[in-house]
Amino acid sequence: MRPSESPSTTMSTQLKEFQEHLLKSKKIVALVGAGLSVSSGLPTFRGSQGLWKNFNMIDLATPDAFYIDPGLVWQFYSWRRYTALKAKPNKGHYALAKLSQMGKSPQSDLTYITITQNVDGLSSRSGHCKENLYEIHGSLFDLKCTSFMCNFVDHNNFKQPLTKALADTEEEFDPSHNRKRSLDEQEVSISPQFNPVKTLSEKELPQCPVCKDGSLLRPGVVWFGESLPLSLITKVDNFIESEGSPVDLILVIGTSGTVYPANSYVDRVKLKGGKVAIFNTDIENDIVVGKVKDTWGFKGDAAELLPLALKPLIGEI
Ligand code: BJW
Repeated sequence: MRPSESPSTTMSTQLKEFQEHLLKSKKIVALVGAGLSVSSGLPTFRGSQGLWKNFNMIDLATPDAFYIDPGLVWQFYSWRRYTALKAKPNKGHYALAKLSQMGKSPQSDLTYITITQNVDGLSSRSGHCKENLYEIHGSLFDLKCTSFMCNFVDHNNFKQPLTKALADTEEEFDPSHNRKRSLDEQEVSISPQFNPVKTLSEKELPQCPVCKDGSLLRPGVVWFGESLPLSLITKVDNFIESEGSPVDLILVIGTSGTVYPANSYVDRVKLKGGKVAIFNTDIENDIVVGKVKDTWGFKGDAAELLPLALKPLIGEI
């Protein structure tokens, strides 16, 4: 920030510069993380929000956790499916959906992709074009067989609950099931964090309908140490590295940038001369005040900031 500038002047100077570059850009990428869905009511992974029943969400998103206690991990994902289905896309999702439609339109010379690390399905439900939406960490609504011998995958399974035993986990989080009467007949809300995790046997969990031995199904998401879907990663690589001209702009939205390979895309775009715009509630001050070359930082809720920043290109949301 220049000595005479107030924070709001800095924001409007940054916004003006960003929007000039946005309107000139022919090739844009958005890299999305959990922060985009916060104003839809979904928690992030890291920091104080990233707890489920006193478990660290990151610890549950591993093949080891599933191997040790599939019942625990299924209860966690059952809750995630339930809360994602109840949530609605926000204005940030709609802004990117509009950008995706422009990126597909024959009248526009813009090419565009969204790379989302989110598995909540909210981008897809906001009307985002399927062709330029890459869900690199999978989807809560895909189920796949755990057997090496079986390649059964069930896409877009929205059944709730998936099994009878998983029903209680969902109901705990539904306020209408989550109330009891106190002595003076006033309703008191009980925090679901106090309800213990149940011990579930494998028979009570989703089973593969194809395998004769009834192998377990697992959520169709990418856990730590697992490979990302190669076909998607190749498409992203091609878009960034080869198809025509280099990327002009990467929008980095609501992600801590701690997870590979998603976090590598920002540097790859920068190395080829592209500029970066960050939308996050937590950004280094040097970036916010414009001291970092070719990088803009817009600090606050992405659901509010994205429609504002993209307005000259996409119009009103
Ligand atoms: C807001 C906001 C608001 C809040 N508005 N903003 C050493 C040992 C072992 C492994 C590795 C290692 N070093 C590197 C690795 C690789 C590993 C990795 O990166 N580990 C690091 C943690 C060190 N990566 C992998 O294992 C990946 N696989 C892999 O690399 O295979 C090799 C391969 C690569 C390429 C091709 C083929 C093969 C797999 C990673 C899978 C990550 N999976 C998860 C779970 C998915 C399923 C599920 O959802 O349950 O993905 S972990 C979790 O982190 C989830 C997220 O998508 C991901 C990123 O988190 P995100 O979205 O950034 O959320 P947060 O919470 O971190 O940040 C939220 C942000 O929002 C914050 O900045 C807030 O400030 C902000 N915010 N409110 C705007 N209103």
